[in-house]
Amino acid sequence: MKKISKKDELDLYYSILRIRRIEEKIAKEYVNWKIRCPVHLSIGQEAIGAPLKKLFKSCKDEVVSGHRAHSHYLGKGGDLKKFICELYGKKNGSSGGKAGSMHLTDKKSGFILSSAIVGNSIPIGVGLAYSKRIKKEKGIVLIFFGDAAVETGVFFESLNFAILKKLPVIFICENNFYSVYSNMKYRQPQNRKISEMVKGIGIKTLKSNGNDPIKVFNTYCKAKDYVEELKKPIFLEFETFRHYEHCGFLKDDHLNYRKKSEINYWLKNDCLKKLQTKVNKKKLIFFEKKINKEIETAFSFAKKSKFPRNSESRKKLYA
Ligand SMILES: Cc1ncc(C[n+]2csc(CCOP(=O)(O)OP(=O)(O)O)c2C)c(N)n1
Ligand SMILES: [Mg+2]
Repeated sequence: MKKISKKDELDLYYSILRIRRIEEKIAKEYVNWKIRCPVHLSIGQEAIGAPLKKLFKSCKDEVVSGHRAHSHYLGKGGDLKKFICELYGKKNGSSGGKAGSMHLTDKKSGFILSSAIVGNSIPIGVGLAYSKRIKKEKGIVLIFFGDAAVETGVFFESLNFAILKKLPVIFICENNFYSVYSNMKYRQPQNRKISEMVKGIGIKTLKSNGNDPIKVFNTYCKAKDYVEELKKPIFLEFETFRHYEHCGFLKDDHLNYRKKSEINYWLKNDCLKKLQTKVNKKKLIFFEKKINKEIETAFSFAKKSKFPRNSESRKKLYA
């Protein structure tokens, strides 16, 4: 199994910081109402998307995700300018400016798609893996979804199929304990543990603290080895927490649907803070400057870019 090196730790920190700063900039710019698509920020949950490019380098390792997809897209190496253009609805966007934050794609990097319908991208990811198996192609498919997707019927059908056909899939549940304002306790039986329940249907599961970047990194390494060696799918559950409202650029802690103690616990155990001690001050300043420059370039490119023509509006639409 790959062991995390000093260089990996720095790269991981850089990747988390980059995703965080990009999303903070999105939140900051949103108030100008030029970005008109809904945004589901992954701030707080970045440790789960951040190592993707490092550990699943090949574009043959493919990612699909749901509505909260920014950190997976960026972590897998999705193009930043195309991403920001997509948010602004510009023609240089990853989906020509017609899809927005919840429907991202960048095949070159291996980020295949994200979808707004909860649970909906799970069977698509399984289909991609099935196609790999039939065509004898290399690569693993990583399927990201939230804790509420585990409540959909298609989740069980997809897992069943992947287990039965021994498909090269890593299922990744980002358990942030909430579906919009609803805590798990209002949605799933008391005392149910997602990974325990999923294990019961016949798949190996690993559970880890999604806010601990090194634990997340090591869990992915174990999962990759497992899928490659045993030619079987695996299910990962990462516990984590979002800092912002479910959808949008604001914080909504005043609504009190999450306990203060809970919020404070997760803020104290933030993924960026966890790794900060491993990076010296000089490096930190260098990273911040480099990231800031990249972000400013991408945003000014997007703002200057053109909207798609009206004649394009009905092309390349799928329903
Ligand atoms: C099939 C379906 N039902 C409901 C919705 C509305 N909806 C959008 S996001 C969301 C919450 C999803 O929660 P979770 O899967 O835990 O992801 P999180 O937002 O916490 O990252 C809901 C209910 C939807 N998009 N699709
Ligand atoms: Mg959730």
